[in-house]
Amino acid sequence: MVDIFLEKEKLIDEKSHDYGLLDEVSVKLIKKEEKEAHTTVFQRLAKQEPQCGFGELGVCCRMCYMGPCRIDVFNTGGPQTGVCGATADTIVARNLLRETVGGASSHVEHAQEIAEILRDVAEGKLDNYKITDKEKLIAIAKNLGIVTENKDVRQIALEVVEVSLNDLYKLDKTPSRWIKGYSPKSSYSKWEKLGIVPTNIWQTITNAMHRTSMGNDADPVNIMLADLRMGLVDGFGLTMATELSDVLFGTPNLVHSYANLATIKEEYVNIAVHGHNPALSEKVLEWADKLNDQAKAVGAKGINIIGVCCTGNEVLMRHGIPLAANEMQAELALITGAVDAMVVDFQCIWPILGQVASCYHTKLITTVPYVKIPGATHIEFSPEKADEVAKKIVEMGIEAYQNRNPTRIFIPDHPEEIYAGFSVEAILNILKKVSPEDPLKPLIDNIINGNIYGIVAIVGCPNPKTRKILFTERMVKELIKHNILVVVTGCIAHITAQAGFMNPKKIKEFEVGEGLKAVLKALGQQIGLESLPLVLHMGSCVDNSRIGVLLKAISEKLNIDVSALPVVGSAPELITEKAVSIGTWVLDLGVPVHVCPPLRVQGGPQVTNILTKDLKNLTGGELYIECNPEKAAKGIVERIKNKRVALGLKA
Ligand code: NFS
Ligand code: SF4
Repeated sequence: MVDIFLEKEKLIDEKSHDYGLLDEVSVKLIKKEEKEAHTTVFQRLAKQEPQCGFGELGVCCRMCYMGPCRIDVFNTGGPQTGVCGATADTIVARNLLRETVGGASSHVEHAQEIAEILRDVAEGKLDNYKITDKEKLIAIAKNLGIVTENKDVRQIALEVVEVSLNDLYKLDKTPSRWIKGYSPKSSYSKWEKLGIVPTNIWQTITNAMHRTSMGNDADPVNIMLADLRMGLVDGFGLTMATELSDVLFGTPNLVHSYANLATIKEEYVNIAVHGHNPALSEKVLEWADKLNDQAKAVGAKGINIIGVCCTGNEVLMRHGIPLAANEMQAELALITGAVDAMVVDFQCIWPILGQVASCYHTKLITTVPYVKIPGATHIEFSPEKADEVAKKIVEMGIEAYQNRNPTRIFIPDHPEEIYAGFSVEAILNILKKVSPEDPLKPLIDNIINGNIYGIVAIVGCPNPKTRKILFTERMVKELIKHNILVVVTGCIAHITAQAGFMNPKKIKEFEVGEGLKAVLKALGQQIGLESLPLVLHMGSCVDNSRIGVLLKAISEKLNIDVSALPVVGSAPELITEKAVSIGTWVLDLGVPVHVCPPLRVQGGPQVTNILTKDLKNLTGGELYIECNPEKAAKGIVERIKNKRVALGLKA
């Protein structure tokens, strides 16, 4: 067992003062929050410390009322089983599967809501949304095995929706068509052998909850197979959400924009969009445009929409809306005193926002019937009422603007310039300029010759535990020295954007491997930039599916296993169950996954072994826990090196 307490010590070791290595502006805002709202994330975290060791190791169980039970994993004479006889490994495996369910159901429900909008549009019941990207729709249909010839767009959309909703509820026991259509062939055949391909998605989720309740599955290996299956359910949700959103709202292409809290503008009505579902934020954008004059009439220069967390990524990728704040910075956005309304949908919205907003003039607006927050105004969103709701929200922002307290305003200077929008389609369009017939060739050639040593996808959240030591920034700095091409999504995209990694003009400020530098420069110049950014922003967390699509394309073109590719995934600052389920899907694909904080499995030696060792022979994946950024980068590079050596490439 990796000593978790040692890992934790490392995190604490490295904080140079209370706010660790955080930049001056963030610290200034945090102090302002402490003074004006009497709370900060770091205070709240400190009050929780020391956090429960049983919880961190995954060995507490509260699945029934004979418990809660916990296991003494250090053998100091404490219990070795729960009241029912469940062992540490059983408890750890059950807890992990339930975490994965939490993440997967978030993504699946997100996907379902988008699919239902597409259905209503195609059926002609909804006229306030439209099919924006027909080409993408046809590509999806083909991936799902739907014949598109001689069919009109509406018909194709209806058939795509039918397959999508049928995957969710299907009564026959055939495998999910989305999973089959979007997965690399070599990975898929491994899943078939393991018997983990889901059929009915919702039933797979129900079964996971059932089997982990008291007195059911006690076999850690069997539960871990269910966990791997749940990873595929997550991949299904991610892929369907991204692909159908592209159909409705457009597939992202290169955009120029700005990042950090300096994108809030004092003279404008500032409306923050926060959450995950573009169905709402797209409409808010539309109405901000329509009501701009109304804002001017009350003395503002106009309306400024800013993006928070993954909604921020969605509207940046498709419209170039500034990327103001990651999940952890959402409350700091309110502390500027200049956010007039913050509208949220679902996921990653901290309850503290209600309390903090109440200290200012800011209107916090919840919109989803199953996501309400004390202190917020609730305006229920539904696709049919989308225009009415978005209009009302923007009007509330304009009204609140007039109630600002000028003495409370502090907006940082210097927004960071960024380039983003790197969907797979956008990447291929750039590569096509070099190699029109075979766009993947330049990418693959440069991986083979070592200019690109490997690809690392860094995904997930901003955890206050790891923010203090700037985990992501430090790890990225190491990776780019080694010619690693870094792609990002989610809140890690916010972090890397704010750190200057998405600004081509700043490349000279970093130590970058010569090969990588040359490739980025050559490709950037194809699209009129001095270089591509050091880190490619591929979208929100559901857009991790874009990385999956790219891996499928590369592995099938080369006819080699995904697990053989010099590719690693990392969630260096994970917070949510969604990050756990995404990681599980990446392990399914056969890619090593680095995480910090440690996944809560280390109290179960058998489960830990499965994830860190046995999995290599099953899917090719491998869990890698490391909580020192430089060491993590080293471990990642080592794994890539091993893959290169195995492929006979220059190491
Ligand atoms: Ni992903 Fe995106 Fe951010 Fe983490 Fe939350 S917003 S869905 S879970 S915190 S990256
Ligand atoms: Fe304890 Fe077993 Fe109940 Fe869990 S299911 S709380 S281990 S008795």
